[in-house]
Order: sequence, then C-alpha cells, then structure tokens
Amino acid sequence: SIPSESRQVWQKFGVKEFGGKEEFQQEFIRHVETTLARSMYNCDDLAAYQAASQAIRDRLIVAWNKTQQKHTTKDRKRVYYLSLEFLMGRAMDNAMLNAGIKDITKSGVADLGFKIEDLLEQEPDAALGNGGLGRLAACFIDSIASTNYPGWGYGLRYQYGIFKQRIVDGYQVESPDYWLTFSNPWEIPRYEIQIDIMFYGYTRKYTNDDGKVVHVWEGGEQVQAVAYDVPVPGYGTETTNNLRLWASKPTREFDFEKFNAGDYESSVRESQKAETISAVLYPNDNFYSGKELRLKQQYFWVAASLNDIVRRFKKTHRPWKEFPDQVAIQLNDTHPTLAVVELQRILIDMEGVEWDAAWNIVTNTFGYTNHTVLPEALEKWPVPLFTNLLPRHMEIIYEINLFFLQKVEKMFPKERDLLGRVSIIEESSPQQVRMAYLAIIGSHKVNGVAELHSELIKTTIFKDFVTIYGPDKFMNVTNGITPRRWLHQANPKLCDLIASKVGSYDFLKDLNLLKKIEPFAHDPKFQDEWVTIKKFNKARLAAHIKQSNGYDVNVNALFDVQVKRIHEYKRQQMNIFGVIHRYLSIKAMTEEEKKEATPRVCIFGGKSAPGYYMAKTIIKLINAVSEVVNADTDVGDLLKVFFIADYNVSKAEIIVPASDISQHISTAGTEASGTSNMKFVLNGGLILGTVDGANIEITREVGENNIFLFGHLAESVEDLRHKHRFSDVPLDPNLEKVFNAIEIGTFGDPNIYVSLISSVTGSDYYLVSDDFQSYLDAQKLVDQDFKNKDTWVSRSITAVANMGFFSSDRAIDEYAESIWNIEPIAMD
Ligand code: CJB
Repeated sequence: SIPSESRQVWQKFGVKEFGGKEEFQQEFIRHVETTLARSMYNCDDLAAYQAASQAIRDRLIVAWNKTQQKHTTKDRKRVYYLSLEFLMGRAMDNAMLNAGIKDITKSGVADLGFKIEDLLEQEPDAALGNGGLGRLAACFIDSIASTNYPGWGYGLRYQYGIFKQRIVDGYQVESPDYWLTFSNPWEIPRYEIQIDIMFYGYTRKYTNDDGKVVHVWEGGEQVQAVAYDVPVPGYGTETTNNLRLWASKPTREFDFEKFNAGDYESSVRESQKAETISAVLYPNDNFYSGKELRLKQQYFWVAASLNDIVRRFKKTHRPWKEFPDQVAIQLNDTHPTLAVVELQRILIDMEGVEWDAAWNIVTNTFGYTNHTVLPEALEKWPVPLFTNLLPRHMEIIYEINLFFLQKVEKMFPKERDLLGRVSIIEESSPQQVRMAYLAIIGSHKVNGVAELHSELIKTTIFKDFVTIYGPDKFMNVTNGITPRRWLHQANPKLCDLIASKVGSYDFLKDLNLLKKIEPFAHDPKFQDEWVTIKKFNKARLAAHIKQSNGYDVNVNALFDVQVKRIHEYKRQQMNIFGVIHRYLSIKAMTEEEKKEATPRVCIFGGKSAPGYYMAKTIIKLINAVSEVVNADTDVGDLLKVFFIADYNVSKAEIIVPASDISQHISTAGTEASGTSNMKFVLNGGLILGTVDGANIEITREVGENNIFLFGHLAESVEDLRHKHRFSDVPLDPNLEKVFNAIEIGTFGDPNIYVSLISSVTGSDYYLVSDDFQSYLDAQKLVDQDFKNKDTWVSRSITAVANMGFFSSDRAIDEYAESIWNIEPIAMD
C-alpha cells in the first residue's frame, strides 16, 4: 500500500463527485475530446450519450469506491444474490435519478446542443434475462443499494442477451442481440480478477501423512473467468453496490502446445470454445432444457462467484465456522444450486474442514427462492452428463444424499416410499439429479414469491420436505418492484402529481406514503390532472404504435394491455379468443348498439421461446386477427388490435403507464407471483385478472372494488383437469363460435391453428374453456365501468394509493431480516 507520506498527495487530488451543471459539462467535454477522441464538430447523439454516460459513470465509481471501502472497514455480513439473469434495461436515466443529478445533466446537455431524451434513446437495453425472474433480480439489487444493505449481485456477462423479435408475415423471427457493439460504459472490466475454472477430468483419493483421506479432482479442461463490475447506485443515498458479471476466456496457457506445433486453427477453435460458455443467454422462460452448455454456464458462474466470496472471507482471517456470520448467499431459483456443492467441496477438499462442520456452514449460508411450480420448469440433470462434466461434485451429491436419506429413514422408519420420493437422485433411466431438492436440503430457508405460491409449494411439490423439516423452513416473501424505475422513470408526470400531494418525493423511498393521495380520490381537480396524465401516456404509446405498426389509435378508447412472455399458462390464447368474440359481436351490432359500445385498443406484446411451437402459433393468431380487424371498416374505432414487436424493459416503460386495463389471466395456481401486475396498478391502470399469484395480495391491498377478478380458483383446478381427462366436457358455446370463425378461415389459413384449438377442445390443461364465460362477463363489466369516468378515475387513484406494499424495498427488508440476517450500513 501507499506510504503515509505520499497519501497526502493522493488525498489532495482524489477524484470528487461533480456537483453542479458546469462540472458535469466540463466532464462531458473532456470525455468527448479525450475518451472518444472527437470534438464539437463530430459529436452526434451516440457520442453525446457515450460522453454523458462516461461522466455519470465516473461519478458512480467514486461513490462505489467509498461504499466498498466503508463496507470492508465495517466488516459486517454481506448478501450475495446469485442470479443467472439480470434484466436491467437501460442504465443512464436510472443512474441520473438515483444519484440525484437528473436536472443538472438535462440542462447541462441542453446547453451543449442536445436533448437528454435523444441521448437516452441511444442506449441499448441490457437484456440479460428472459422475463419476471430476471427483472426481479434487477429490482432487488436496486433496492438492496437503496436501503443501504451491503450486497452484491453475481451473474454472467452474456455477449448476446435475449434475442430481438421481429414479426414477419405474422410470425416471430429471432435475431441475435449483440448489445456490446459500441462498448458498454456501465461496466468496469477487472482484467486482473481472473479465476481458473475446471470441467471434466477425473477424481482420485489418497491417504495423506496424517492418515486423512484426501480427494482430488484433476486432469480436466480449464477456462478462465474474468470479472466485469457494474456499479449499482442506490436512490437518495451514496451507497453504490456491485453487480459482478463473469465472462469466460481461454486460459493463458490455452493450447500453447498446439499453437507451437503449428496447429494454429485448432488452437483458435479451442479458445473460441472457452468464450462460448458465457456468450449467450438461454431464451427459455419457465422451461428447463437439459443442454450441457447450460450446466457449464451454471458451474462456471457459481465456481467463479464462490471463489471470489471465499477469497474475500479469507482476508478477514476468521475461523471457517464464522463464514455464515459474514456471508449470506441467495439462490435465485435452482440455477445456482451447484453453489451448495461447490462450497462443500471447497471446505472439505481444499480447506480441510470436516464433513459435518462444513455442511453446517453450507446450510447456514444459503437461502433458496422458488419461482415456479410448473413441472416443465424444474431442473433435473441426467447423472451421466453431470458425472462427466463435474465428477467430484457428483460424488459429493451422492454423499449429501446418503446422509440426508439416513436422517429421513431414522425419522420415518416405516415410510418406505418416502425415501424414493425425496431422494436427490430420481431413479429414472437415466437417473437424474433433482436440483430443487438439492437446493432445499442445502439451504436454511426456502421461500416462494407470493402467498398463494408459497402455500402451494408446501402442499404440492415440496410437501414431503415440510414433513421432514417442519413448516418453519418454508416461508413467503411476496415480490416487489422498484418505484424508481417503475414510477419515476416510466411515469415522471404522475410522479410529480403525486409529489404535489405527498409534499415530497419521499414516497420513492417509502412507498407507503402513497396513502396520502387517497383523500384526493374524489377531488375533481386532482382527478382531472390524473386523467390528463393518463391521456398523455396513452398518446405517447399511440405515437409508438403509429411508428411501429403504422396505425393511428384513438386515445379515448380503453387501452387493454397484455404484455409478458408468451406462454400457454399465461393464456394469451384466451385473450385473443376473447378479442375474436368481441369482433364477432361488433359485426352483429346495429348502429344504435355500436354507439353504446366502449371502443377498445387491445395491445399484446411478448416473446416466445424459439422452440415453443404453441406460443409461436398464438403470436401468429394475434397478428392474423390484428390484420383482419384493423382493416375492417365495419368496426372502425370500436376495436383495434396490435402486437408490439420486441417487448423489452424500455418498451415496458412506455406501455405500462398507458394502460387502462391490463390482463394477468393465468390459470389459477400457475403464475407464482407476477410483477407486471404491480407495475400496471402502480401506474394507475386497473387489473383484469384471475385469483392467482400476487393478484390476490393486490386485491387485498387495493380493495376488491378496484380490480376485476374472474375464473376458477386454484383449489378447483385439479378436479377440472381430472374431468377433462375422464369425461366429455362440453366446449363453452361462445368459444365454439370463436373456433368456428377461425375454422372457416376468417383469419387466414385455418390449418395453422388446428393444434391450438385442439389443445382446448382436447384436455384443455389450462382451462381456457372452463374460464371463458367468466372472462367474458368480467370484460363486459370492464366495458360498462369504463363509461363512468368519475368512478373509474377514483378507483385508479385509490388503487395507486394502496400499492405501498409492493415496493421491492419492502421485499428486501423481509429477506434481510428473516433470511439473510444482515443490517443496513449508513453512508454518513
Ligand atoms: N419465473 O420468470 C420466471 N422464469 C422462470 O423460469 C420461473 C419463474 C417468474 O418469476 C417471477 C419472479 O418471481 C414471478 O413473478 C413469475 O410468476 C414467475 O413466472
């Protein structure tokens, strides 16, 4: 370290955070002229965005350094959030807001000849996630920083995020999302942090001089993990945490021999293979696909992260048993479950800790969050594949399983079937490693993400584990969203209006303060302003639709939105069948009836996994209906249908504030929580939804008069499915009409939709027919209620006033208190 006599010089010239507009401008120009090697004569919007973000980034780095120093000297317990997905979206607007420099940068760039909005548009989304799970991780790290908890995120630095979606001839077409073309100003490469990671090879054991059996894993392929740090600024605090993303590189010695022997090509090929590991995000949501490369990604990321965490712990020279007092690790779904095994391996094989002591440390360190009960999403790795890639880990899993099953057998000696049911190894052919079971056994707490979901995991997929461990190991932490991005950034006007009544912007930190607007729910002036802002947001979306889909839309129509990943369980098919039903009804209306009808704009958006045939068919049907309906002059303004291509975080920021109604209509019991439901209500839209996931708690908070619920309850789902399997359940008559219209070719070639229709007329696993009448009834009520403008707006205001519970700050406080056992560190 620097000798004390030199430190003065360091301190004298230490970089300070810029405070005012002029300092920002100075930094901006410095970056244009030096970092970018340009000048005022060739500075376009892209260069201006880059210079501005460099200036802001420098400021974040100063705060980041202070925070990390503080956290290191305070030496308190940290949380590490392990997530294979961080769906961050754009960084610049958020960084300006959280650092409190939005006004100075806005007016700063204006003086220099730029509009801040144009610069923000230059930034590509950091789309390192698929949907809800990845966006939750992004909200969580924002909240961890904003509430001053010491915590890091660990993920992968994919070179390709979620694919870009185009619609060609009504079908989804994917293209790669190479988001790093113009380099990424928000990351700090840490080329000096390189960690060797091994795959394949073999294991061997021997007895050492002390008579101890030692296990070694050797002879495998090596790759290197390089760290890229992304500063995560908290809102209204200096706390700036770290998101560390790993990229894979060939090791330094990579095939040096081959290279020297002149086999240049194959040497290069091998080195490219190493980089492939972190190259691309798997585009599946709520679906497990057992590819070896995916398991490689998981181990690569987990091993690098644990190596890093352990290295940091070892610097404190504490005994191993204190590890869980310093470190909490949260497993975001089962994707990082190998971390359980890797920590056990480090402790017993590398650090010489005894098995039981090590296992105690491991289980006290980890917490596991489950995000789905869908069977097709649960990870199970074939034992042969696993053994080949990670032979030592497989041995350790067998050992963990053995000790666990011995314990279970002792507790329940008469329950012979139980052992097979809870074994980490499924006795199929080939055998499979059940990752969720390993995660439960390796953690001290397991949580679901909304009340219903947390009950369901206890009574269905993890029932036996509740019998074994007792109910206290299982808990609920209802998801939340960050009000910084999902209120301030997406809807600045609504935010200002709310602030005028709350008296400050403090509700962005304590969302319960929204309650203060409730007394104004019936205030005509406040209502007027509320409505004006909704119209403004609808016009903003209308402009986007005009640009992307080429149509003018009527902003006085009811905007009805369903945007999320396309999935049969989320039931976009039910929505589009409902739209067809509406279309047929309009066609049958008299002119008088038409005058009474409520005009609607139905907006869809979302990506399908590239290999998901049924989801792709649903997209095609939406687009086919859109084409027919929008061109039908009988219909006019009464109905318009749009599919907005390439739904992502940035588009959500435009779409969410513009909804009157949003749909969250999963088959009861299938959507673990949902988080876009929270975003829509927070922005003054009402929900049309099923009694599922967080819809239930939203109803509790906002009141059942302020939400449109319909459909069968989760408790009836099994019975209904059983009926479909074993008897002839008649198809809903309105749905039959819809299917007839499709089958006679109203929306083009009916052959395209045969399997979609028979998924409903057959076993109807997602109960579309069972819920259809109730859905249409709820839609009718929406049409009626929307006509009564005063009641509608007061319901909207009341709903927003009661959304405080759904801040991710609240969720993080719950995790911190009941799972991580960590405390905030104030940055004074
Ligand atoms: N979820 O986005 C995903 N991907 C998965 O593979 C499994 C679950 C979603 O996680 C969200 C965050 O907890 C939930 O709100 C959502 O219901 C769930 O589908």
